[in-house]
Amino acid sequence: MAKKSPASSAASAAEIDAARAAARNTDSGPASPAPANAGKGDAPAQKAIDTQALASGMPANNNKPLEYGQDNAQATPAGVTVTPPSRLPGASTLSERNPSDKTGAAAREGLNATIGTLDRVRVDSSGQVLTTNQGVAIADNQNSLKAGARGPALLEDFILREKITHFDHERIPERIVHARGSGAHGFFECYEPLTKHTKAAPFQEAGKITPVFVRFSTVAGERGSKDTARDVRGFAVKFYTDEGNWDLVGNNMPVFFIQDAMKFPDLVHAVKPEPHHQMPQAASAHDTFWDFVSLMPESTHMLMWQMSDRAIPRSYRMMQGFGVHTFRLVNEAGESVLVKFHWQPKLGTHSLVWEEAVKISGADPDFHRRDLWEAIEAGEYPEWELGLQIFTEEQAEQFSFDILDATKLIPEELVPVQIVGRMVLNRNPDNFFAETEQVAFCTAHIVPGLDFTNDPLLAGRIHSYVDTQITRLGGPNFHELPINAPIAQVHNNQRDGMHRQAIPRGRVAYEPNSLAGGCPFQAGAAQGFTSVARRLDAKESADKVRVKPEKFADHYTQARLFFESQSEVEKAHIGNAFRFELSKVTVPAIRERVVASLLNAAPDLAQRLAQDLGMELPAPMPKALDNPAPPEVEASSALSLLARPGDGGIRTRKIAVLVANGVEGTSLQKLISALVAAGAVPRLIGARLGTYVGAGGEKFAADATMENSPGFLFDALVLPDGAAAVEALDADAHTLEFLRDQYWHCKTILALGASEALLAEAQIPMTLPDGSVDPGLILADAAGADAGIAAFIDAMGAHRHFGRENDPPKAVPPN
Ligand code: HDE
Repeated sequence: MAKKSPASSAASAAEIDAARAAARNTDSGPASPAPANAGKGDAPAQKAIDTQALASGMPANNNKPLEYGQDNAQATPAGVTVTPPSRLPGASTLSERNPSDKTGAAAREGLNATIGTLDRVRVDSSGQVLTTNQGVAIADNQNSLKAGARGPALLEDFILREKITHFDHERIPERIVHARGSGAHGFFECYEPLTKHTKAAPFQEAGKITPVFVRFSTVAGERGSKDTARDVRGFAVKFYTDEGNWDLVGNNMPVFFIQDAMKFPDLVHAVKPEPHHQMPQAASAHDTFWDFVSLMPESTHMLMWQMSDRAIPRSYRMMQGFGVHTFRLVNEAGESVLVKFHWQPKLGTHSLVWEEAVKISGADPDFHRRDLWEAIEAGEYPEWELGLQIFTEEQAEQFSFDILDATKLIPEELVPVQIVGRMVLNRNPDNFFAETEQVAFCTAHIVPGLDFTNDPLLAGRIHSYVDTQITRLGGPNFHELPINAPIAQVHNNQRDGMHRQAIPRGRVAYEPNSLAGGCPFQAGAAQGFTSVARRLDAKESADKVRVKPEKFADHYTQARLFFESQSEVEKAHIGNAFRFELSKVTVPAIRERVVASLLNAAPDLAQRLAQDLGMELPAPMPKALDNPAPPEVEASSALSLLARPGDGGIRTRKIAVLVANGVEGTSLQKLISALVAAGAVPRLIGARLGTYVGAGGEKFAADATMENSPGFLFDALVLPDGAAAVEALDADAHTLEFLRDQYWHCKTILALGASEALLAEAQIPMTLPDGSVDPGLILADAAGADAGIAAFIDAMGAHRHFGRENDPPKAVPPN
């Protein structure tokens, strides 16, 4: 239904009389009598006349018949609206024409002024005096008001009470999961129009920029917990599109532990610190977690991911992100395809090793937060490409697994990942609480051009996220918090609730209406969000049931697929992680169940674990499905962390360069310049802070100390040349600790000139366990310094030198 033309304001004498009477016959009309010359200057009567004209412009709700019947389901019309003859009928009050410094003028036509950039809420106090929250200047911020210098503090002290009361309420409930996180602003840029598949705003034009806010998180730990826990990482992206907010609330792993939202509270209760003593913090290595998952064989695939090095990323900037569920893309014609979302880091995927992660959690619990913050402050903006796996329902029906099952991924061999844009994070928040803490991601936030599927896990999430914000952010108006407000205009009839900020003009808060000319009116199918009518389960029975589809019962094929797709090093690490976690489990029956379950997925792994845990190999766990459909692929190289090494560069990598008095300055200066030129971050580390003097009188100021920045916080290590410096370093046990950690964590080490002696002192093996050359251990004498530095930078590009690993590490390394 098209919009109606403007209502006529030409009124007859009789209509004017009626309007004058109406204007004074209301519960909120003016107290003044009508002026003698009716109409002219009689604003209440003019409002009544124009209101009558507006309301009569809509003699009926003509859209009503179109609300019924299957045929109308996909053709929702736009709402009927009538343009008022003046702005009077829409006003809440005639007195809106009296502006003041506080009220400003009347609301601007069609505008929600609470929407806009964050500039409208930024605060800068430079040059300003301290005030109360009421704007009253505070004369004394040092003393409470007392009856005499030694007398009692007075209740009258509203300044003290306001300050303390606000402080008392500074904390809000933390997120029940993903409490620990870090965020940043940035943008998404579309590479090519994706209009063939979707009308979603961010994908309409090449070069289109959509602002985003991203929050990375761990899942199990509390808000102040360590960053480097073994855990899944949240990867939540809020797109502020010009058609409303779209939140892609994903993880750094493409699958999940459970298949149905019904089990989520159980999973979370199992993994969180045990309720009787609140231990352990931010760790899955405890009885209740493994008790639960060992009785939930559908979690086997996710356990493989969680026990892999993906669960201890080197940096948020170096991990993938996944939407996990299958979603839909919908184009202008209403046709839809299925889609999985992938974020691929430009820096490649890199992880820590376990012992390093444990040590980092003590020395720098903010390791990932700091890394993200520092990279953005340094202008090294992290970047990911967005990849889509697009496929049809017909294709999906042929797959050996069910695409509604969040414990399954789609191997890239079946559906390749198509890159459609990039995301760059280029601005740190100004205020952690206002932005990162108050940001509210909701899977229910989607925009036209996207839709859900019937994944039963997703269905629960669509409810849960909105619901949780109501408690966490104190009411239903969390969408008005500046970080959550969209950049698209917001106009609806929702009203009131705690902390409401918008001040809607007018008396109409319902639809249909004629008194506001029908506004705000429904957008209709052409512009508004519509759900795709055809569902994957259309062919299934529509009975109300509590059951899962049959293919969901295959719990092991993809767990095997993941394991078999790993390199030998990654397989070994997965085994070590299972061993560590299960060794923390105190109930042998639980360990046995895990190993029995793994026997169905990866018998080698199960056998190794039984041996490592000193237990008999149990019988395989009975399967829910004996003969699952054969998988399309037995291994998929894209599932290995090593599949995305990045470009081999060392940008933003942190390198510890040890210094002491007497260092050989020329090679050190060359090294620092070369590292900086390669985009790396060299840090001079001494036994103390302050300046060190090189053998040639050069001055080197230490950035940090071996005590406050231990070796495992760095990606690589340089030992300097210079006999006196080497002697001084050798006398400090921190040096050997530094060196050993770097070595055992498989990082690149450059020993310049005389510092080779330190390697021997720390008992660093000069060759790999198999006798071959260690590519990560570079020795360079004075003459070979240039070549040594170049080789060092090159070797660092490999990230780690896993050839060094022994399990367990050798007490006295072979030499
Ligand atoms: Fe979440 N999840 N989740 N989740 N989730 C929350 O929402 C929930 C799931 C994810 O940085 C909560 O605002 C249910 C899968 C991320 O603020 C809560 C189910 C995936 C974040 C919630 C799941 C995620 C959350 C807690 C199963 C990967 C952090 C606070 C049905 C695709 C977002 C909050 C941020 C946060 C519920 C499963 C990712 C309670 C019910 C699968 C990245 O609403």
